[in-house]
Amino acid sequence: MSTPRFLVTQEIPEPGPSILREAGEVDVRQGMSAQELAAAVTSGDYDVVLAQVSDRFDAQLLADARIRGIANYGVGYNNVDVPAAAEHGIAVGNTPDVLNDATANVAMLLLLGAARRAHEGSAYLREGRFTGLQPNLLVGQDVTGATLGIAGMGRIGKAVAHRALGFGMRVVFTQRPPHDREVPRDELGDLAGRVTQVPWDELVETSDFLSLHVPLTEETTHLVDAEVLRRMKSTAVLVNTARGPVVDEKALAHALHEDEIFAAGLDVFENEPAVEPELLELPNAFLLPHVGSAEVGTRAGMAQMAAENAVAMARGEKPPYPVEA
Ligand code: 8YV
Repeated sequence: MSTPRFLVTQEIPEPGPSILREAGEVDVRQGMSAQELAAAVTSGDYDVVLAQVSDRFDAQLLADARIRGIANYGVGYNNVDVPAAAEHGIAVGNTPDVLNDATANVAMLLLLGAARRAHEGSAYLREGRFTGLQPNLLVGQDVTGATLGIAGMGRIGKAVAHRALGFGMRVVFTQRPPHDREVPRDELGDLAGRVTQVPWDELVETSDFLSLHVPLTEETTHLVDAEVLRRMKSTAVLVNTARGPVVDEKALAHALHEDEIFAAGLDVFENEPAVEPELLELPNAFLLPHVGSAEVGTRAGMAQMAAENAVAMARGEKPPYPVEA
């Protein structure tokens, strides 16, 4: 077997690079355009791409690609047309579970920050506007005793539920669309009896906080649109650590501007890295630059899993963390 050649589209932490270098030749090409990525993938110069979830592999590119596999550095894989990859014999892998806690931590950070106006308070202080205690200064929404609605009770949704229960919240949830699959108690593990499955309409209308944990699919695109935002409580907070297009960002900016909801905490955006300009101006939008998994240990774990996937694919073996078509 010839020496495997790996294309890495963004630098990743150790032990990723060491695992790849041990197995073959590594080419890190930071900041490639979509055209440059397509040229590299179709060149025949690489066996496997260790990709970011922002690198697009559509059916057209996969038809022309001369690679054995795509090892995504992330759990989401909406950037890859997985059935098309399978059709062309290209394996796909991801990094599940290792980032559940880190992502749930950021969901709670956004939830608390947006509810308690943390970013507004920080700016206020830094601008030298703090002149002393005021009973009406930056009063936010109650968290303890409030209802958190979780859309998508998967691995990350469950990690968020545990945290929210710790904050004394009531937790209700729906599954990803079509929403009506009843989740059996044994799938809920130790959350059984502590969280309640409700219809989507009820989740939207009764939640004080709505946190999104669904994968991006055709069915979840604009799951939260203008109509949903209108039906939410005017005191509600929306949290998105899933994928930007799950929310209609223009409609959200409008809803925040018109105080149709209280606030939003967002880690992901519809057209990343672009952000709807109006959102950037709104004090009730608490925004982070897609850092859900950005904890040292989590990122190292993701690097290890992605690199192990890449090495197995280059050898023509099934990756240890496969995405099934
Ligand atoms: C990114 C993510 O992969 O795992 C996912 O699906 O969206 C993130 O964890 C991460 O930001 C890599 O740069």
